[in-house]
Amino acid sequence: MNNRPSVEVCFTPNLFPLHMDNAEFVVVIDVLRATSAICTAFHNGIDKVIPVSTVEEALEYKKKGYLVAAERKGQIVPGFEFGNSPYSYMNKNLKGQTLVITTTNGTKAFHTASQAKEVIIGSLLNLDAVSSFLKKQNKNVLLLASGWQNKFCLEDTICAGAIADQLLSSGDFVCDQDSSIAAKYLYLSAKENYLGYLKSSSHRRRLKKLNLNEDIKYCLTPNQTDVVPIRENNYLINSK
Ligand code: 3SL
Repeated sequence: MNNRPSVEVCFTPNLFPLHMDNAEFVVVIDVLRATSAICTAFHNGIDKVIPVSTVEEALEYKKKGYLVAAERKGQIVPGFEFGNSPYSYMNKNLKGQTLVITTTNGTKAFHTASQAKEVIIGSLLNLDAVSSFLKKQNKNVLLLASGWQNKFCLEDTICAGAIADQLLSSGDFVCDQDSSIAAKYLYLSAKENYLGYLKSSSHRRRLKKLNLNEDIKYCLTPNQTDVVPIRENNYLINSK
């Protein structure tokens, strides 16, 4: 049983080079709110998502007529129609469209993982779907928490811990790193009440000040969708 694949957790994007060696599947996680918004967009019929790192790149796409979302510090960047509130994507008129998106941390984390063999998008919204998908692959997994400007964030780590817990409980995966053990313990402490547990977390406070409480509640509600966005070239599609 020594050749079971591993599941490990990377707390912040700047630690990625230290963890990436064995990783075959990287799961990018930004619970508040980028990866939750991306999952919601696919769930509502968006066909393709192109994550870009900078507002300048997003502007170039906008000039070409793409549907473009840009968020910085929790707010829609002036000049853009969309930011990363999942509620903006609960709109059936977006069906079949391509969405270009840039966010403060989530889309940067996606690009941090650009060297990885395979990249998928995780959030609490698609928790069980991501875990089942990974169980079928039987490959080494690295759960990459987007954090906030390279600082540790509780909500991303808890989501990583939830995925790690599901894979480890299957008995088909092993973990070796203390970051993975810590993420799993944080998840186990938080799982009965994510909202309460994260009450004083920095990102929840940041979004609450912007009156984004409904977004927070939604993003912390597990299993709203079974989409599993997966990277293909420089964009994401739903793996199903
Ligand atoms: O950092 C990100 O990518 C965001 O999702 C930040 S926020 O939720 O819009 O504040």
